[in-house]
Amino acid sequence: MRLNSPQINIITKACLKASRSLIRDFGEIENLQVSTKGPGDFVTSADKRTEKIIIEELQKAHSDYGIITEESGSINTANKNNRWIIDPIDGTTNFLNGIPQFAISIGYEEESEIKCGVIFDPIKNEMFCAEKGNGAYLNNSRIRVSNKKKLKDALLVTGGPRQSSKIKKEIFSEFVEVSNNILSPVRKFGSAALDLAYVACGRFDGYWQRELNYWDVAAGIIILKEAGGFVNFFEENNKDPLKRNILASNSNIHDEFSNLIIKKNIE
Ligand code: 2AM
Ligand code: CA
Repeated sequence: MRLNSPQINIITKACLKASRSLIRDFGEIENLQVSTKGPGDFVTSADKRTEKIIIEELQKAHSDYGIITEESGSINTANKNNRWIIDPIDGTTNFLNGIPQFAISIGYEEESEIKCGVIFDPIKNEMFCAEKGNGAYLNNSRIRVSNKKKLKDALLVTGGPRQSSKIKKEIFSEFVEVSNNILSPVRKFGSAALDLAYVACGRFDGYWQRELNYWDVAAGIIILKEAGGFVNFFEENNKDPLKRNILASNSNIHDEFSNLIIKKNIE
């Protein structure tokens, strides 16, 4: 790999260490699925266990950095200049059901800008990473977004809505509208981080989703951008520093895709 910032090395090491226990836990899920107790509580603890290992590793390197995580909230909130953004298991529902489509996602932010990020799928052994100005990689190979020219021909992926969403109906009708404008059915894979990574390496041509959390997409943003993709945080609420809505695609279809989604102000 030709990425060499100290932060990317720290993140990569933390991902590899945490993934060993995550793979073991994933193996346990199969046993738990057939037990009467079910895997519910176990998954919560797998999330926490993974996050603990990641935080320990990152703090070994920089105890003063801020941390935003899904499980533990915020750490060292005074440091807003250097922050790790962590999602220990993105695709929790897949994980819970023994479906091998989940990832560890860690981004590093400096002065409110994502500088580097890693999304690691431990089951497929795929590590997506990128560093500002130095490109994006899948394991040792440089990746680029697809070259698809027309939205109609694009393979798109989305996620949500969550059960508690107040705009569930609107999100479903948006899904119908997008589907009516493209030839291949829209995919739903259940991991926002991997959806973004897959756009970055050209497997998908575009991705959109509403009502996300920053840790779902922090690493994906830099990986996508460094792979030549475009990101749009549509209808971003400026008072909220955490990005909620995201649209990402190759550069060719970006305008057409943005026009289709953003013209619908559903919030
Ligand atoms: P998670 O697996 O870490 O919860 C599924 O559509 C994608 O959206 C996953 O990446 C999931 O992250 C993310 N997501 C974020 N908030 C969610 C929520 N409240 N309910 C379901 N998925 C959510
Ligand atoms: Ca997530």
